[in-house]
Amino acid sequence: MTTELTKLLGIKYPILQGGMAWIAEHKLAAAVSNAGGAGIIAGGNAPVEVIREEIRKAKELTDKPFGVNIMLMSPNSEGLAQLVIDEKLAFVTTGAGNPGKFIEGWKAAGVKVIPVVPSVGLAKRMERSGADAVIAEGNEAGGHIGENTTMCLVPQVVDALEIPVIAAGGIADGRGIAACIMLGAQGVQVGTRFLVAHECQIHENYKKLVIDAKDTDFIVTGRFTGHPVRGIKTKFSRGLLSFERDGGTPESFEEKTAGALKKAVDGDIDMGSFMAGSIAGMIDKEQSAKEIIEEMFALAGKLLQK
Ligand code: TUI
Repeated sequence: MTTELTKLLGIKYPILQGGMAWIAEHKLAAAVSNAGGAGIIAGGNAPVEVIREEIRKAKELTDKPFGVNIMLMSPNSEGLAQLVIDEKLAFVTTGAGNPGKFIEGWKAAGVKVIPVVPSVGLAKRMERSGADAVIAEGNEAGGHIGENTTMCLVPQVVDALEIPVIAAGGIADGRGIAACIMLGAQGVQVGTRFLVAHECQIHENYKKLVIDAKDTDFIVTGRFTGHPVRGIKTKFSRGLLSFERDGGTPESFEEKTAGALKKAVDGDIDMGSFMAGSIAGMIDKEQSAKEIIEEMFALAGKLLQK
């Protein structure tokens, strides 16, 4: 399937793997790239040297293009922005903020720039600043989310921009890909389905929660902090919601949730924040990254031909 995204990155399938903090490391990124998509190593809050090592390990596993995601709320975002240049990465994606101040440097170094945008306004600003494409992410996504849905946001961003738009949030099979292509997207970003990839190194407890989740098993916590997060309903996340409703302060909320994603990745059912998108209700088995990608595009191809 050739689109503006496959041409931009020189990849076979128009799919980016989500840049999931603490989760998206070199094995998953290399597996996705080797399968013909674009793998991503998540910077998250990790020290720059840890991510440099991840990049080097990924380079040993694949000669295909892969990228790094920079979470802009991270204190290490400046260092990671430079690392992407030093390591001559094919592309960078960003989340949780406006990467405007870094774009010129990345472009000068030949790094393709693909920010996540939750709104038409930020999408337009990114295009004016020189972004090569944007990821329009609806709030069906897991983790930190914006206010609009994929179905509503993607066509509006497509109408407003000349550069390619990649759809994200709520896509986990070929139907989702075909629908997003119909909305005008040139590709998709998929996070939640890759949580259950064999190459994804999260604890089995996390994978089991994703596989067992049904359509109503998701909640959004932390709206009052300005950083809402979607994850799987557990005793811990229900407790966070009660804490918000019962008048807890944003500061003490932040304290309670600090480090909770890492705990989830390590399998801590009681204290972990199991971030996932609401499409997890549809995910029912572990597969390799290659199987996931080939299955998704076989169905998308059939549907788009109809
Ligand atoms: O960034 C994500 N997803 C994430 S980051 C993360 S780590 C975290 N942990 C706890 C609390 C908060 C974060 C877990 N999941 N997705 C991309 C994304 N970016 N979603 C929404 C946005 C976004 C929001 C506002 C992008 C830009 C933006 O700009 C505001 C502005 O400055 O104009």
